Amino acid sequence: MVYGVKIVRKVENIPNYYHVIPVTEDPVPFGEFGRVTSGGSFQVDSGVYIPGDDEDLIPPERITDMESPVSNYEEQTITLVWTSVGDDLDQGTASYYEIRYSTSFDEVLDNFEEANLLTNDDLIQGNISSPLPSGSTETYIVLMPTKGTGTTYYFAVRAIDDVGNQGELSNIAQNTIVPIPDEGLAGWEIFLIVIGCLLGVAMILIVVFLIYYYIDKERKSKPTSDDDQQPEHKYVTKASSDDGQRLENKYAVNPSSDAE
Ligand SMILES: [Ca+2]
Ligand SMILES: [Ca+2]
Repeated sequence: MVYGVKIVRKVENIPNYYHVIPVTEDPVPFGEFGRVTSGGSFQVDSGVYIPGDDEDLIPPERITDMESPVSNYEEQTITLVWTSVGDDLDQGTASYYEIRYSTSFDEVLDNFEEANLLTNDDLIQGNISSPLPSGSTETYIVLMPTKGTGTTYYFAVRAIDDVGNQGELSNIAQNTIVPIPDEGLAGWEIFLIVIGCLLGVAMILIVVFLIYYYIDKERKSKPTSDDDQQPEHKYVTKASSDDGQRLENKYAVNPSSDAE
């Protein structure tokens, strides 16, 4: 006879895999009814346990849009972009990411745990311990160990919540670090250079004009050499102290003959 069901999950290999199994005896006798206790979780046996009501059983959602839009040969980096998921599917904020890569597509797909694990030390940008709230755009820049010679790298990620529930493995993104062929200057680059040159010439012209303007202004405000010779005569005062008395005598003199 079946009395009810209980929810259990295996805790060994597949932590997020739940069973609802029929039971033939009352799990926890409670009055006249069979009730499953809600006072927390406890171990039923070595492999299964009944989760409590407030236990977080929901893993982050699977990331499905991981891409690698760009790589940089000079800086030896590959950029990864994806939309963040939550603590519970697409709700909240996950706790951290597990990102791994390999030069083998199959290794990432079939043997993810064996692929190279990224740590924050490998990241120019991004923090695997601090995912953004669900729905945000994550942009990670990964410093690769080698530029390779046209080596293709494959990446996958999964989000993990605060109690260790793991989201499913994402799609696989790939990129190759290859030297960028020198294609000369693009049209917009030439345009910017021309604009820059024109601005430079304009600045020089403005500076030259201002210098000329102030020199001209200065010149006009000064008396000319002709002006110096205009006063044919000027009065100067000479003081003499003959006989201990100060005498002031005014002479009309020609300044040209007044050099002392
Ligand atoms: Ca969760
Ligand atoms: Ca949680």
